[in-house]
Amino acid sequence: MIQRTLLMIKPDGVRLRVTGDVISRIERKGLHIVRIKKTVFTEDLAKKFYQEHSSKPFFSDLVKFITSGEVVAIEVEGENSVRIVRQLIGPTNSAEAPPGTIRGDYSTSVQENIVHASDTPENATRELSLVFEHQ
Ligand code: 3AN
Repeated sequence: MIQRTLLMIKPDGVRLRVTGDVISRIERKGLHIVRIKKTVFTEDLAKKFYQEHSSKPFFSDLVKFITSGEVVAIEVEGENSVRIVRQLIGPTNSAEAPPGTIRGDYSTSVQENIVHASDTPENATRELSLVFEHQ
């Protein structure tokens, strides 16, 4: 099934200048880039974006981190793109992410893990509209 998903380079990834490499990996995999937006998350957007984590102990650090600099949001389209993009980024904890995945290649951290990708088609729809509809 053709799906659309959000792959977003977080502030640590932008500071590390991984944007070009992430775009290359999407293209090398044969996925289609629909649109790209560079923006800064407001606190309000961050809280909506991460609402499922609002009761977690790391929530306030997460909001502080995601609002700490520019992000690059990429809308990606392709067959089973939600699952395929999750495979490209690797597991949440970068220390456990295999080499060859984005997190495995660039980070050892669980919080500062370079990129975000939607984990279900429903979350992809919600996250794409949140990120691309905010100014
Ligand atoms: P993923 O980004 O792989 O979908 P989620 O949705 O479980 O992972 O977590 C969202 C974000 O919250 C992560 N990318 C990471 O920045 C942060 N996070 C998740 N688990 C932890 C944790 N145990 N400690 C600190 N930050 C965390």
